[in-house]
Amino acid sequence: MSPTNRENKNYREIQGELTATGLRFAVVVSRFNSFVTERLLAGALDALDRAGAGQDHVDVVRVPGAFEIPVAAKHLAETGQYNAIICLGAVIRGETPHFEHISTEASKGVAAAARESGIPMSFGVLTVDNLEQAVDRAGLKSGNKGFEAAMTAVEMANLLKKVKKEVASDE
Ligand code: INI
Repeated sequence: MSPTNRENKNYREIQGELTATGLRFAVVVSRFNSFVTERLLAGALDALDRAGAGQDHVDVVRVPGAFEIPVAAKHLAETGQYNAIICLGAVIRGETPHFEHISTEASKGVAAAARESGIPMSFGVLTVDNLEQAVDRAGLKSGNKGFEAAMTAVEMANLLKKVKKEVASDE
């Protein structure tokens, strides 16, 4: 497409809005490092509430650790009940010699579950060096990654709904 066309907007632009009304979400949250993950969960629920998701459209699903997030997220996606799934956890390097394994499995596992199910999944699993960094990203100095992950899920759920409505109805 030429620059001129871009300026004149001869193309259709589709992006998701940050509106959750009528959409259903699951939040998968791990109990490991719950001091941090409960704050991520509070941030995610705040975001969903602000975006207009009704509490009866949100399910919170708890798993033991970040390693268990992908399989729970995949099963939830396969129910067909959710527009998006928010994955929350905290893997802290200083606390485990198998940090790399857990964080890699969590990130690759969530990505694979989303790809295979076609249901958007946002990755709000902190992978950090120490507790201080984790707390900073869970509502202290560096925002709340749970809030961000929920907003990403809202945008993606909204986008896919629009794609279905606007593009799938094309001749
Ligand atoms: N799980 C986490 O979510 N974060 C961690 O930092 C962590 N550490 O440190 O080990 C952790 N381990 C548990 C893991 O996720 C599984 O629950 C466990 O290995 C059983 O499968």
